[in-house]
Amino acid sequence: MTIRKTFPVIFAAAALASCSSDDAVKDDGPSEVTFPEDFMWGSATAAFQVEKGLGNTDWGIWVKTPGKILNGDDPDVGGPDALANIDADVAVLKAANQNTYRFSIDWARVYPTRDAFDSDQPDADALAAYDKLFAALRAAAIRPLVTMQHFTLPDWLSDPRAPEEPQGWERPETVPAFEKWCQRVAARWAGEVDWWVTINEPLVAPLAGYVQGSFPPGLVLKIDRALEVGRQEVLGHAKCYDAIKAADTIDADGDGKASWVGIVQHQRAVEPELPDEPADVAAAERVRYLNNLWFINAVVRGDWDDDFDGNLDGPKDRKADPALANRSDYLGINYYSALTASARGLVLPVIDASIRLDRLDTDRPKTDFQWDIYPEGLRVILEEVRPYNLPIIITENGIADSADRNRARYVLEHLFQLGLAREAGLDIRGYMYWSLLDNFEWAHGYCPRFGLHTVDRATAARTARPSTAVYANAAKTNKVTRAEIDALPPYGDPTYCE
Ligand code: GCO
Repeated sequence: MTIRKTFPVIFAAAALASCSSDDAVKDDGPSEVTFPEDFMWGSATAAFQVEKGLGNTDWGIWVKTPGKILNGDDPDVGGPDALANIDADVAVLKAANQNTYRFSIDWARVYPTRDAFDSDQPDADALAAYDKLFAALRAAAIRPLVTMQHFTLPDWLSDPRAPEEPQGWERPETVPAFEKWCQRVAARWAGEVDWWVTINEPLVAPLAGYVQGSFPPGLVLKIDRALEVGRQEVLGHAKCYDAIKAADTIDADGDGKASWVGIVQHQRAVEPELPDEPADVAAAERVRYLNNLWFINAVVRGDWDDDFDGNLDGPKDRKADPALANRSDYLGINYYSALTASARGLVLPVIDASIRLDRLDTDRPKTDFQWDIYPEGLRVILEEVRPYNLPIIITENGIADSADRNRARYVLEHLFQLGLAREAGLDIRGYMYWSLLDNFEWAHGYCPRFGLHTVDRATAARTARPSTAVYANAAKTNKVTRAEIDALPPYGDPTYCE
């Protein structure tokens, strides 16, 4: 079985879920949902997935390793080449009525070597390219939402050729270096950016990289090392938060606040594989806590659950640590689907559960990536974070759908659930579709097509898929109606791409 995306699975008993999935979704509800005038409508990308020339990152090394990427796809060949196509991307954002663009600035592009970083000699071409992107966005009145680290690290911090040695976040120099990186980026572009993300999906990379083996450094079942990466990312996030707050004191968009700094989490609606099996129900509670709540507890409440056991009784656990608490001005939520947890199968040590992310044994429709289409699950995971009482941005939601058969319905149904969540009192500020463009989907190369726009593999020309007009209309009208959804064809079979 191929696991499409791995993921945080650490453990303990759930504390927060205030609302069962049934409560959240039973809602005959209104005939339409509306969004405020200043709602952030956008779409998202990440540097490594859309730029080229990042061979000096851990991922750049990884993709050249035979057998690691589906079909041997290469991010330097046939991709969107975003930094050479800035005007085209800004034009398609604008044409789709987007007022926000989420993207990442790549650390290794700006500082290609350790020496360049230590002596603070940023690469002039890199700065010019990102400057150009900011200028184009500003001219189009599109607000940037900038991620400091989206999975990749410079090869001078993380080298998958030496996986037995500590890499990336495991190395003691990484957290202080990341703090500096955040400080410098925030200082340079303070006048352009108010909305910042520190780390994208901090628990996905260690689980994919140290448990499943599909991300660098490519290790399997090294649970202790994965957990240490997660801990270090909490520390890195908190340092980055403080660095941005100190460096970005310019209110670029005039909303009265110079910076909004948040974490982006990958949340899944976690379900027991067998709902009548108490051991599976317990497994699902552990996975829900570890994946959906553990990191947020640390950076919002300062609750450091060092041993991942769901309580704060351990010798290294800390409650309300002031060095960690209140370090997320909003929660960035990536939501795609459900997962099932079980007490049988490949039960991971420490996690004490097995998990399944794709090909779930449910009757829900599936995407090209074999993930369940489950719009109501968005409300389930949003209700889980209600107790943190923070503004929320959906920083990613999207579908692999090369035929564009299901995307319009997928987007509108998720937006409808988001509207219901707003009406139920959650402070939802924005929605970013993943992705603006077809791009390099990590271990799966170019196979899954998440884009609102196709990208010609030879010319890099962008073309809007038909569903883009449907999303653009929601952004223009600040509204989604049930009638529009009902007028769309029902979900059709996916086109699996492998
Ligand atoms: C992630 C990332 C994106 C992915 C997207 C689809 O969530 O893994 O932020 O890089 O491409 O989620 O899997």
